[in-house]
Parts: sequence; structure tokens; C-alpha cells
Amino acid sequence: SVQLDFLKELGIEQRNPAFSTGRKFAKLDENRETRKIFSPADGELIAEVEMATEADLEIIIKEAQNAFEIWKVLPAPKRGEIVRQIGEALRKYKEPLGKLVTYEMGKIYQEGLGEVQEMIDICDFAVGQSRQLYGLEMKSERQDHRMFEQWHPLGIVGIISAFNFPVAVWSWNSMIASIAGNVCIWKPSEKTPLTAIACQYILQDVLNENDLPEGLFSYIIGDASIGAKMSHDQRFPLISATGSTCMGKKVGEAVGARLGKSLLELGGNNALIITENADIEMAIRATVFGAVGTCGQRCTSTRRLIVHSNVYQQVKDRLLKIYPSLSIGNPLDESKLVGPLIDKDAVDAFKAAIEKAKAEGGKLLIGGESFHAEGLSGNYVQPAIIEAENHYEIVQDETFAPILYLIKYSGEVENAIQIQNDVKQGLSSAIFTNHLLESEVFLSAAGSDCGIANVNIGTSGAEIGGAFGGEKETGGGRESGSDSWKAYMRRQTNTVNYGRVLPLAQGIKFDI
Ligand code: UN1
Repeated sequence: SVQLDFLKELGIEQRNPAFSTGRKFAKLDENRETRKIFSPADGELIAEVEMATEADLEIIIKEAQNAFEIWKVLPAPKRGEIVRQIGEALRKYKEPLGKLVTYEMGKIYQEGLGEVQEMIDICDFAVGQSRQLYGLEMKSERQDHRMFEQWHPLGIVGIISAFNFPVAVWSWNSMIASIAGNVCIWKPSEKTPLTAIACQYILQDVLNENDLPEGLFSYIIGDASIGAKMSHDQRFPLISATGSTCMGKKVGEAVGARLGKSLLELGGNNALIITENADIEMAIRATVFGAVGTCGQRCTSTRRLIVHSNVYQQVKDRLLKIYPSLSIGNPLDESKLVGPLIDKDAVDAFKAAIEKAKAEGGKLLIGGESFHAEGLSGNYVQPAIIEAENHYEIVQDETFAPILYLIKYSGEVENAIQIQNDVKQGLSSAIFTNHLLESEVFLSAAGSDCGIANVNIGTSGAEIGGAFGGEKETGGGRESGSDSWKAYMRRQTNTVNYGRVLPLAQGIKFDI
């Protein structure tokens, strides 16, 4: 059995509050509905959470509105100082929080730690960004006029996050949103609420020490109906949602209908191209990490491997040699490389996808079984490789599981690029080649149509410094680094006349 000391360290009790408005947590109430959270690693009950109601959302929104009045006028570098302290607090809790991510979500401990590291990194990034919320100055066509732009905060940012990166994706959004002057309401995945609650306890100390207003950062545990309520509510000028394309379409429609802003980071169907000029060993390492890492449950997981016919057999042989040796099991055990899927539904979806691929003509080369790793009743599966064709319906879909479709191409790299682009999603992509022309074509306007395109690096594992997100059905949003902060602010164009007459633009004469 697993040592669960980290739960205590993070303040997670057997029964946990449905929401917090910042420093204040909802009182436990026996009459509330609860959700039991089982670990995907060993099937054990970790804790229960109470479910919030729409009335709770009202309470949170009120507090958030009040906090915004104070927060929006605080100088941005002062807001950055708070985020710096949050980063420090996360450093202190990196290990227990990483363990909870692992135990609640199922990714291996190294990845749990990596996830908390992403949070720390984005805090550092946001602190620097807090002094760089730059607007441009434009030259006015009118005498004695100054024209420039400023960026102002939006208000309440609603963050709807997914189970697979239960805390990092929230931190990308909330840390950037908050240095930008916004207040955040977080609806974590109801599959992984405990990590969200743990984050709130970590934050709470910083909020208390700095005597900050309630409502700066809140969470609410609820099902899709709470997410829908947030999406329809005008008091959220921005909803940032991460998850399936199906969910994102609903959010996008609801927010769009009221002409709010949405930032969508949805499904990927990421391909890695191996050309005949690739360093095969490097490509294999990237492929395996991309396909089986996080048990295939990253938005950026490698789902399709597009391999040149001249090296196809070699690549296939190597993969078939490596896959049986992958250590699958308890993700808290550091010798394991692959943990479980999130829940039984995910196991069923994994199996159904394999059956569908076979029915469409695919050939299952390896894997595809669910099993009790080390006698644990977690949701363990054997990662699968299937020889397939790109046009299969199932290959066109994102199945959130470790299934790698092996696809052959021949001739020039353009043929591989065409296959890679021929899906509805457009998140991440990669090419392995040591041939300059192949790599440049891949990165050109005629190349990958994805938001992320890598050369000699796999599809997953992006750094926080870049803008993260993708095109087409991936939703078009960009989070995290680069100038993603602009999505969390409103732009204002300002023109000041410091002359003593009133010239009109375009030279229009209007004498009264
Ligand atoms: C996600 O799967 O939603 O690039 C985010 C990566 C991670 C983030 C993935 N840094 O794979």
C-alpha cells in the first residue's frame, strides 16, 4: 500500500470543501452531494469532495467582483510580487504536490514533479512579464498629438481545466491572468479536484500573509453544468477552457453567443514524421515518450507516426523491441515509465478504439490489453501500436490513450506533411530529419499546419516560454509564454491632443 503522508502535508482531508472564495473555504455540509475520488493507480478511495451548486458560484462571483476592484488598480509589478511568492510556495510543496498529481491523476512521479515545475516556471515567467505589459506607440498624423495603446485587465477569468494536467494548465492561465490584473475562478476537472484544493491551500498562505482580498483566486468543484453556467455568464469576460473538442465547441458557442472572449486549448492528433534522413534512435526515443508518456493522455501525445518506407521496417522493429520492455505499474514507484489511465471509461475507450481500428483494416502489432499491474486494481493497459492508414475514422479521432498509429509514406517529405495535416486537429507536430531542406519545408507556410512544429524533438513536452495551443479543431487559443498575456487583457487605443486646436483625422474640414 502507498504512503499517503503527502495528503496530510497538503491539507487534504477525507471530506473536502466544494469551493473556496480565496481564503475562505466553504463549510462542510453533510447535505451536499459528494464525489468519491479513487486513485487510478490502485483503485483506492483517496478522499471525497463536496459538489458545488449554482448558488455557490454566485457567492464566488460576488467575491471575485469585489477583489477585482482592488486588484485591477494595483501596479502590475506589485501583482507580480504576489505571484513570485506563490512560486516560492510551490517550490516548498513541489514534492507532496507532485505526489498528489501522480496519485490522483496517474502520471508517473517524474512527470508529477515536472508538472509542478511547469507551475514554478510559469510563476517566474509571469513575474518578469508583470513589468512588460507593453503597448505600442504609433505616430499620429495630427500635429501635437500622441497616439499609443494600453492594455487593461478584463475582470473575472474563468478557467476550466482538464484532468491530464490538473494543475499546470491552471497555473499557466491564472498566473498570467493575475499579473495582468484579473481575478480567477477555477473549475478543475471533477476527476482531479484534490490537486486543485491542494493548490488553494498553498495559495491561501500567500493571500493571508499579504492581506489580499477574498476572491482573487477561487475554485469551484462541479460537473459540466457549472462550466456551462460560467460560459453563459456575462460576468466572465474571458473563459479559458482546456479539454476535448466536444467540450470546447460548447464553451466556444456559449461564450460566442454573448460575444465574450474564449481561449480554447482542445484536442490534438499529433504526428511525428520520421524521414529517411532521421537519426532513428533519437526519433524512437521521442516517439516512445510521446506515445506512452502520461499513458497517452497529453494533448500533445504522439498519436500518429509517419515513417518513410526506406526506414519503416527498421523503426517498426525497434518499437516492437522496446514496447514489451516498458515498465508499467504504480506511478509512485520511480522505476515505472507508464502509469494507469485515468478511469475505467478511459480503458473502455482504449479498447473500443483498437477494435474500431481493426475493423477498419488496421493491424494490431502489440499491446491493447488491460491488466492488473503488480496486482493493483488500477486502470493499467498495454500501450498499443497499430499499422493503419490516415483516413481511418478512428485515426482521425483523438483517443486519449496510448495508441500509436503507424503510417507509411514514400517519396518526398511533402507527402508526409500532407498526411500529417490531413486531420481536423492542429496542436503539435514533429519531424525527425538531419536534412536541412526537409526541416525547412516542414516549418514553412507549406509545412505543418499546427500551433507547435518541432524539429528533432517529439510532439509533447513543450517549454512554458513558448505560446502553447493549436489551430483548427484545437481551438486557436494560445496560453503560457510568448505574448499569450494579451489574451487576458483588453487593448485600448489612446490619442491625446496637446495642441490648442482640434484638427480632425483624414484632414476632414468641419467648421462650425
Ligand atoms: C496538455 O496536455 O494539455 O507540452 C498540456 C506538453 C506539456 C503540456 C501539455 N508541457 O506536453
